[in-house]
Parts: sequence; C-alpha cells; structure tokens
Amino acid sequence: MRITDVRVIVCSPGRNFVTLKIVTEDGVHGLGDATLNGRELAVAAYLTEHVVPLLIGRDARRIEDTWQFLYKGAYWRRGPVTMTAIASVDTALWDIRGKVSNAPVYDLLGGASRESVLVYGHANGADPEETATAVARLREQGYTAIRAQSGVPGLESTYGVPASRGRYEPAGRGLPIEHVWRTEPYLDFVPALFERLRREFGPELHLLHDAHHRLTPIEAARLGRSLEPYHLFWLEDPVPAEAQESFELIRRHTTTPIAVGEVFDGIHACQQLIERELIDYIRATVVHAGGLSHLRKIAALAELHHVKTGCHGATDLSPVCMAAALHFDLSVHNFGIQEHMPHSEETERVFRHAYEFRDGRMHPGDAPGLGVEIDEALAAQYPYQRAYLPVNRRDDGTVHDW
Ligand code: CS2
Ligand code: MG
Repeated sequence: MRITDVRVIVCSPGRNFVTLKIVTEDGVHGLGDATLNGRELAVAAYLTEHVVPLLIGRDARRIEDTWQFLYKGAYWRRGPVTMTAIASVDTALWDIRGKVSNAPVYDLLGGASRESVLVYGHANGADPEETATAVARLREQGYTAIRAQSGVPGLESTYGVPASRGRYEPAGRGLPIEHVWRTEPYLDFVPALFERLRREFGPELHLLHDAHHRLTPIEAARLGRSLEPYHLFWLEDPVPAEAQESFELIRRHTTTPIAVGEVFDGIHACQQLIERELIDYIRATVVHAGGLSHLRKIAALAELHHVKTGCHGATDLSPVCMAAALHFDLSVHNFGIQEHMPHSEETERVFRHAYEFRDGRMHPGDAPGLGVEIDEALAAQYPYQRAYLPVNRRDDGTVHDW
C-alpha cells in the first residue's frame, strides 16, 4: 500500500487551517490536521519542503515506523512546528488504516471504552451577568460541563471574551493586537464569578476555568485556594508550563484540580508533571503532540499516575483534529473530558464529519477511518489570510503571557 500522492491544503473558511491529505496507490486517502495557530505557513512549508518527499513510495501501513523516521530522522527533534507536521502524517495514516480495515479508528485503538464522550462548552461574557446567561444557554443545549470566562472590571480585555458580541476567535487578521494585563483585579474577581455561578446553577454542574498561563506559581496557589469552595472541575493553565517543577508550589497550597498541556509538543513536556502527580488532567492533543500514536503514549504514562485526559479542542484545531480526538477519547481508559468549541458554519461546510453532539456528549461516528472529509474545491475558495494571536503587556509595558 504505497503512498503515491501527498497534498498540503491551506484554506481559511472563517479562520486558517492546514490539512494534510495522503493518497495511496489503491486510491485510499487519509487526512491529518496540521494547523498551528498564527504560524500556519511554517508547518505547511515544513511538510511541503521536507516531509512530503519522504512519504512518497512509503508503505502507508507502517505508522509507528513512519513516526520514528520523521522524529529521529529529522535529527532536530520536538518543537511545535515539527510535532504538528509529524502529527498530521500520523493522523492521516490512521485514517487510511481505518478505511482499509473498514473500521472506525477507535476500533483500531482498542475499541470503545465508553458509549460516548463527555464534553465541555464555552460560556463567556463581558461581565458575570452575561456569563451566567451564556451558562444557562449551554445548559439548555444539554451541556453538563461548562467553562466560564468573563470580562474583569478594570481590565480592557481578558482571555476568552470577544471584544464585541459574537463568536470568540482570538487570532485576528493583520498584526497582533496588544492587550494590557494586570493580575490583581483578575485574582480578586474570579472567585466572585464562581461564587455567583455555583449559587445560581447549584452543586452538580461541572465548572471549569482557563487562567491562560498568566499567573506566577504563588498567585496560582492563591487563586486555586480561593476557588476551593466552588469545587471546580479544573483550573487550566494557571502558569506557563516550561518550568514543570513550579507546579509543586501550587500543589502544596490547593486541592483545586489542575489541567495543563494544550501547548505541549510531546511526552517530555509533561513527564515530570505526570510522574510527580502535579496535575490532574493532561490537555495535550492530537494535532500538536505528535498525533494519535504519541498521544496514546502520553495517556499511558498519565494512567499510571491517576492523571486523566482533557484534550484541547478550540476552533483553531480543525474538524480533522476534533474527529481524531473523539476516536482517542472513546477508546482511552483514563479519559476525563473533551473540550468542545463548535466551528463556524463556513468551516463546517468545508469539513464534513460523522462526529455528533448530543445532550452534552459526543461520539466520533462509526464510519471507516476518522469519518471526516475536506471539500477541496470549496476550500480553494477561502485563501489563507495571515492572522496573529494577541500579545499581552503589563501596565508598565513589559511583555506578559497571553
Ligand atoms: C484556549 C485556546 O481553548 C482553550 O483552552 O486556551 O482557545 C487557545 O487560546 C487557542 O487554542 C490558541 O490558539
Ligand atoms: Mg486553554
């Protein structure tokens, strides 16, 4: 089953996506997401210039060997660009394997470990009133787990809240917007937000919050402790995670569950966090952490240490990644929860998929492979448009984590 053609498809239906399409001599094709928000063309070039020539003629069945060939063979290992490129190849080969086996990918990953996948939705608002209204709306749609983000009094902007009403899409076309960040108003405000939401929606609803990498370990410890009365499902990315040992201080001071990992490029980025049981959920995902083959290894390590999966699922991860993540979620034993941020109608028209949302849960579908297809002709009508994520500065002008 030789690979005879590989295409790197860049399009922008509502936002930018990079999709890898691998085709075999038998006419079977597989898709892989290769989207790295704000740096899309770097991955597209890495694939086109360096990976595609290596794939032509290879046996599409040798998934692990191809992974190792691209990882060790590159000599220069890891990093978001490399691991996103490898992830897209790995995902496409699993898609082909499923189609050739006439089986959904979750079946190849060990079969279903549950009937469906618990997901969480995004509720955001300019203030607690609007956020509470958004939570109520998601409840009506059947969500039993909801991430709440709100505008903070005294801060012009904050993560997760759109500048104007409508869809939240952080990557803006043109050059990066610069936001001003101050930690104190945020630390004072967030517990009050969750005090209100718990009072209004009761003890059952799973509530999540994303601190989006902006705190120091001691600030994160303080926030975690002040949120304990509201028993969050998780507090996400409290601090930048390069220094894994810095989570020890957080762990020492709070029992609020911690979720980390959406920016991780592989197992080495989270080995200490998992082995020292400094986190409760690992958010590494298919597209940025080396594909299904590597994500399974991260999950296996996590299982040893009571850490569950909580895969990243924002809209800058394409429906191809979402499909692959749901196959992973349905089969992996230590599954925790899956992020669900619905894509725009434009995106949904370009990427047709078998996965479905029902009553706060999702299922990848039983179509052979991943169950997702890209309409290349339609995609071609949405040319790439450079876009950047915002940059944060503290009020003295110092660059800060966004
Ligand atoms: C966020 C993301 O969904 C999340 O948890 O952290 O929206 C993140 O900001 C984007 O994926 C960045 O590209
Ligand atoms: Mg996040």
